[in-house]
Amino acid sequence: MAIDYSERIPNNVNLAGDKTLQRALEHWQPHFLDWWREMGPHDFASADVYLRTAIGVDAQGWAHYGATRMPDYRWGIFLADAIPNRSIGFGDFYGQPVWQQVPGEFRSQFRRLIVTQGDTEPASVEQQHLLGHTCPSLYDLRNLFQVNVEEGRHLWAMVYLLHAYFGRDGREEAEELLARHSGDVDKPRILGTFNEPIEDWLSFYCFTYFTDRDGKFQLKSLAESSFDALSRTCRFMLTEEAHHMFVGETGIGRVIRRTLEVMKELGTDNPEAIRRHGAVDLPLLQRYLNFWFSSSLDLFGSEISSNAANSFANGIKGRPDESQYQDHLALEGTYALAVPEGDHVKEEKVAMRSAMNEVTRAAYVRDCEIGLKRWNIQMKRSGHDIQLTLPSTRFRRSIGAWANVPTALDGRIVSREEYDRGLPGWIPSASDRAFVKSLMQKVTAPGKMASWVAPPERGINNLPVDYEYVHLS
Ligand code: BYC
Repeated sequence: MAIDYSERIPNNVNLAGDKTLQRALEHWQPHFLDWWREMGPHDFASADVYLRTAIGVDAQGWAHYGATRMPDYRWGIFLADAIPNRSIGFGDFYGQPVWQQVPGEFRSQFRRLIVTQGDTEPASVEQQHLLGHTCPSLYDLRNLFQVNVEEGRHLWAMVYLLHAYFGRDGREEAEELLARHSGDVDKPRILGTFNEPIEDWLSFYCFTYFTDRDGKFQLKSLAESSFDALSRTCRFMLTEEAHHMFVGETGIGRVIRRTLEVMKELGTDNPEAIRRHGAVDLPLLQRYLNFWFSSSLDLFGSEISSNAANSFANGIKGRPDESQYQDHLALEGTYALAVPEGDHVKEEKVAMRSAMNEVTRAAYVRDCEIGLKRWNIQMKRSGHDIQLTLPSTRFRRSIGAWANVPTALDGRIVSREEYDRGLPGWIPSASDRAFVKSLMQKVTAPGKMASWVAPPERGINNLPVDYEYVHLS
């Protein structure tokens, strides 16, 4: 179905055909806009931003570019087209037709997952509230705003499901999604990483590389769901998510390129010399990677999880790319996990369904490694032996079997004292953060870049890098 833009809420779900739902969502809309004004990008409301907006959900329609003021962005409800005769792809109901309504017995499980997914979207916008003030270029500023408006739309996607399928409870949850705030002492966001401040652009690039990638894997899992509307909305969200990860991967790649240029110019890899030259030394970047990777790993939940087992059994949440597996019931076989026992590590064999969070996390880790390989090749080509690495998945965990177990970066269990001594050198220290903050000077001349980041290889939508992506009035 085409997207109807003549409605107050653009949509391709025939909202006009359900007046009660339409009124309820039109009642929520001003609350969303108030939230956006207060918690969304600080300032820049009157700037014209070169944004893409979906005018259709197919390949031709989903990326339509033009200059828009952010408050005028047409947030709406877009579901990917239904797959005719789609059947349930995993779990106890394997092979049965997918559900057009939420079965009563699974209502609270579905609601919990949709609320958790929905909570992350506005959280990320809140985390990035002030970043526009220190943008390294107009190109980056535009990318930040593109990510922000799309996270806003992803919130709409979950709010639509809550309103359309969960009645009064759903409407209340939709209000709560605007009432919790990232980092709020009394009403924080649900998942840990979404309460971490993002006060500099190095954090933003790491967040879009690591945390948006969790989004990719969670959305892929939910796209497998037997609840068809959830599957369809997640499938469309995934098309937008790719750009967010692109911003992270190319952002970190550009930081590395600039650092390599400075190292060449100065003939040294001495961190102090590189910093004096206004660039990011690679050990500092490694500490940022350590921080955001370990934080994002927690977003997959516990390695052994009855929630995950139930979600799989009931067809609520599958594995990412479920079609790659032969066995969609996962009733047989086990998953071998390395878990701590005192100061030793032991292997535990877990029923496959109970290990679904770990299956997804392992796929995520493999995906994270791809960028690392590319950056390492980039450094090798410039004649440097330095390698960036991912820390062990046991490092600095707050959720699951390794929660609060002191380990070194390589996953070795160490004493609490050794951990406390080592940690300031493993993740960004206060002085690292202060230095990065000192680099964050706003650059807004078209085509110009801050000292610490190289220009991108190409602009957006085939436009030149020096295009005025944000017209600041
Ligand atoms: N922080 O059995 P457990 C994205 C809670 S990112 C705090 O271990 P389960 C995006 C858990 O909620 C993708 N609490 O795990 C990216 C549960 O609490 P309750 C977001 C946590 O339930 C960038 C308890 O621990 N989408 O889209 O199997 C920008 C025991 O749970 C954490 C989703 O997450 C944590 N890290 O799995 C914008 C998908 N981890 O219920 C957007 C929906 C666990 O007992 N969510 N807990 O009070 C889910 O599928 C699951 O809720 C989780 C956890 C994978 C998060």
